[in-house]
Amino acid sequence: IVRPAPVLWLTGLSGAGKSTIAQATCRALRDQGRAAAVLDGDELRRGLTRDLGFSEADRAENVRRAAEVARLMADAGLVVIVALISPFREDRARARALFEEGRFFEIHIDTALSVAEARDPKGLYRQARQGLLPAFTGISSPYETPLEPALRIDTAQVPVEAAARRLIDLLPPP
Ligand code: GGZ
Repeated sequence: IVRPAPVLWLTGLSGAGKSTIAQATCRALRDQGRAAAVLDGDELRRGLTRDLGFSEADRAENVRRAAEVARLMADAGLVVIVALISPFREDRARARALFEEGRFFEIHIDTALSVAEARDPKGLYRQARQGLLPAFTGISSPYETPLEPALRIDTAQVPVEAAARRLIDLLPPP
């Protein structure tokens, strides 16, 4: 029998650590024998959402598609871990609205901009500061902090494996 599974929705700045925590959480769930999958914004943008840019309208559409796919996958029984900047409250609320109460967990990967910018793994912040990347989240496009996330994790304080455990502790028993 297939039981609808929950969704862990990770929101936060570029470089905050969303993808790393998503992957660690997915691995830890699989180690427990649970079916899980990651939907990562950066990867989705190479396929499903390759037609979208970073305007507010395109980000809204990006979040909408990811949420719809997450629902299909979660309904098929996979715990879905979404890693998307998803900077706007309204878009995140629409994603949440696709799920029943208690099946959607918003997690703020709450790493300071200064920390994310210092990491700058892809050099995007540097380009954004030079004005080469328009509408870059945290620099020239807003990030709206979640008001009531299920969990807030600052990756400058919490190691990845501990963060993954905290996420898994949110989930109802399988
Ligand atoms: C934010 C951008 C931008 C702009 C390119 N603003 O950290 P990354 O590099 O590897 O992942 C980020 C990714 C953001 O895609 P999302 O789908 O998560 O964004 S959203 O939810 O807002 O739609 C970043 C890179 O794309 N990137 N340009 N202008 N991030």
